[in-house]
Amino acid sequence: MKIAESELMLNADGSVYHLNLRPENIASTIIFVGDQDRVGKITRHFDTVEFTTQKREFRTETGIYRGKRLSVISTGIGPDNIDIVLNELDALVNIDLEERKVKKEHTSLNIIRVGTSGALQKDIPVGAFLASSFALDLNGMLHAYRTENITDPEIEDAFIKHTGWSDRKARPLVIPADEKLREYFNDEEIYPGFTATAGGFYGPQGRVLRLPLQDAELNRKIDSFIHKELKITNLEMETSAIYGLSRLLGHRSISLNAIIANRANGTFASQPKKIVESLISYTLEKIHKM
Ligand code: R1P
Repeated sequence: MKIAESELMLNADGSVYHLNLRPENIASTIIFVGDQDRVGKITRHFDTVEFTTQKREFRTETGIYRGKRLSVISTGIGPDNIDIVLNELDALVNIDLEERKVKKEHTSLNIIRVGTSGALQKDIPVGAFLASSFALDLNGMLHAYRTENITDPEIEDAFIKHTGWSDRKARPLVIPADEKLREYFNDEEIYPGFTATAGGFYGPQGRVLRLPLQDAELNRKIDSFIHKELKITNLEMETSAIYGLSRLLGHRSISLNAIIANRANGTFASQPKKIVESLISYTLEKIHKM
């Protein structure tokens, strides 16, 4: 079936609408970052950069890092942007853009997020690296899709009960990381994590400036949730959307987090950029050996 122009929007040069990319512009291993200025901080370690483009917050650079072709893409902030980035990247590899038809052969991408995040548990210090073994979706974007085969209702029900989750909000979903990538990033330098993904920065992460919260106790209840020794470790804004859409579309993904704040003891890194720099070096070294 042909996909209509209104559903898969392309630019005049045939590139996908928001990312400004054509199929030949991306590698099969892609690093996601939130901040567009972080893209260059990664590609400055590359031997060569063959391609650069940017539209809005979506900056892409593709090049060679120690003999391996990689792309780095900034997703901006939040799960709504992840919906755009994952669908358009998937279209680049799994849809024939001229014919506007799904290809018979499926191509799988490796996606590695290098993000920043706040820890929720006192024992995960500022400066730590954390790989999300599981994601807890608190934002609801994924409910637009058929998620019943990729989630974990047992943990979700326990979380809903523990927090008294309002039924006026989207049902929280639990989605695991890709098993192979999770295993690969399982080493002593990195904390295993259960990452909650909020749909906003202030109220949705329990921050109060002028507006009262729907549930002022929610962060405390998130912190104290334990299910079969699984605790929620950190809070950010992209991981569950990446895990959910990667699973649904047949891509592999892992989210690596530089812990720049600790919400449990109220601390913030004095040099957050340095922590991100070292996570970048760690990640590139691991990808090189993959
Ligand atoms: C909020 O300041 C942003 O920082 C975190 C959050 O997930 C959100 O995107 O990640 P990045 O530094 O990767 O953007």
